Amino acid sequence: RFSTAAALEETITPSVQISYTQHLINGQFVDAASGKTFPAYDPRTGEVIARVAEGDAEDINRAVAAARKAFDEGPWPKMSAYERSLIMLRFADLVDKHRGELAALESWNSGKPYEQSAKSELPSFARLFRYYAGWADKIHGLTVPADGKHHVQTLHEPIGVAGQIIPWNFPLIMFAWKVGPALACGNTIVLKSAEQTPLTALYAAKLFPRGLPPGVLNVVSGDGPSAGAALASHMDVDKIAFTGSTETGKIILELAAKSNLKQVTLELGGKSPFIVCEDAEVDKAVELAHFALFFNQGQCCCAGSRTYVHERVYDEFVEKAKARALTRVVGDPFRKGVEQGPQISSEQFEKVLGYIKSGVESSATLECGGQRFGSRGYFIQPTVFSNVQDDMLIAQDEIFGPVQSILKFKNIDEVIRRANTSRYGLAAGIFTKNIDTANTLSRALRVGTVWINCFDVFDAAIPFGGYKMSGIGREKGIYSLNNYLQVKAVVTPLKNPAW
Ligand code: TXE
Repeated sequence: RFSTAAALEETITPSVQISYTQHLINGQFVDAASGKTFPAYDPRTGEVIARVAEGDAEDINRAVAAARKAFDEGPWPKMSAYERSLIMLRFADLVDKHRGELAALESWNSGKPYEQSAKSELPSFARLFRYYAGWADKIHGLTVPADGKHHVQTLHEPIGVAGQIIPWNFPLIMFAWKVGPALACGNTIVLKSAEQTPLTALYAAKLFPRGLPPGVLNVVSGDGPSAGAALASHMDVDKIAFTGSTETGKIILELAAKSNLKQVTLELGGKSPFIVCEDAEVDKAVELAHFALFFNQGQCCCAGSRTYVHERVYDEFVEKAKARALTRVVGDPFRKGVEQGPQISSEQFEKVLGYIKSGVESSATLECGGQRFGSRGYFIQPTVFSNVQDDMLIAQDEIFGPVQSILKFKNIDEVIRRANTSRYGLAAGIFTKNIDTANTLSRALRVGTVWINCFDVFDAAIPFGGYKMSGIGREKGIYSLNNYLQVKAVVTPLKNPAW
């Protein structure tokens, strides 16, 4: 049914060395202040592939001091914007040059298919930096026609030191969403990578060309409650950007409020509906719904994890969704043609299996999957549940794994109401040929992104973010710049207002 589990016994060795495992602070690789290290794993086997400097509050203090100095003393924020943009463009060229190593490291440490890393994520990573490089010299204020005898202008200035905390599901893409706009606007950065995936952030940061002054981009590895919390509560950090779980997002907001009221943007969890309407071509709908959920081992904040299917096409859809899941190729992410690698960690593996158990216990129909795949590492069989009801845990919580939940609906008003009952509001997919249905749904759904007859289209220019408990603010596109800018109003009396 699945590709053979036996193939997992012989892991393919990635063609990359792990060269950088220390923190990058003030342009230098340094050990943790405590001297401690923590393990980075290969999720195919659960084996340790490197030991990485384990940051805590002291490392964050050192990194923030470096970023503060680089901001306050310059030249980065005062440098010509064109020069900043050239440095970012040169970085993107170097990323292209090192695409193979970066992709191999990304897949090795996260378990995502190498082809996905090399052919999709690395090109997007470089593209995102080129996109933001393009913005660097196009950021400017306004001349404001205020009442009275005054000349009024606004200056758009960088905020200062940006703290950035990223997750493990897209380590490099998240790095680009955060670092790209912050650099373009002239900020300095302390980035804390996820403890599960510390390797590519260090490699990427090291690739920056010499023109990037020391201290502008600092990378600290370590745990959330120690290093992450120290960053979110630091008095010298002016802004914090976070992607991760809703629970941790709340902690970040609280830490920011209790320390210096630093500005906060949050990109959090989701439970996105994927709505298959009655006019859908079922084969195409099945394929897109499958992609919407299973992409990246189901570890996407916007995963189409509530597949609502109109009753007229429901039975055919369920049968074909099951057939598609059974042909999904699970295996070593370095093997050609593999669609699904392991989950990121033993914690996530257990969490996903726990939700599968809850689905079975709540009497949803397990169509296929439901077990681990192979005997080692964190692989899970592509799993499909039908007969899922809105009040089941698997229809409410973010599972973050290869588990599709199919729900039946009768009419558009009903599906709007049900889709909107979620506490999340990140994204939605709509599958229909009817323009009126598409328009009605896209306006009625309380979500930050609506994909009509497509899913996971992540162009650098398209804003992304959540309604409700899916977050605060937008990343990517022109909208992300506001996250890294202060607006200063400058008011000057006019001596001779007649002119
Ligand atoms: O997330 P955390 P976890 C969801 C997904 C997943 C669940 C738990 O449902 O199953 O979250 O994953 C840092 N102060 N998403 O535990 O804890 C942490 O070190 C400061 C959705 O991995 O949110 C890491 O860098 N920082 C998601 C980052 O937060 C803290 C992506 C994310 O970890 C911290 C990942 C603290 N107290 C998981 N605690 C998405 N939106 O894409 C942790 N961190």
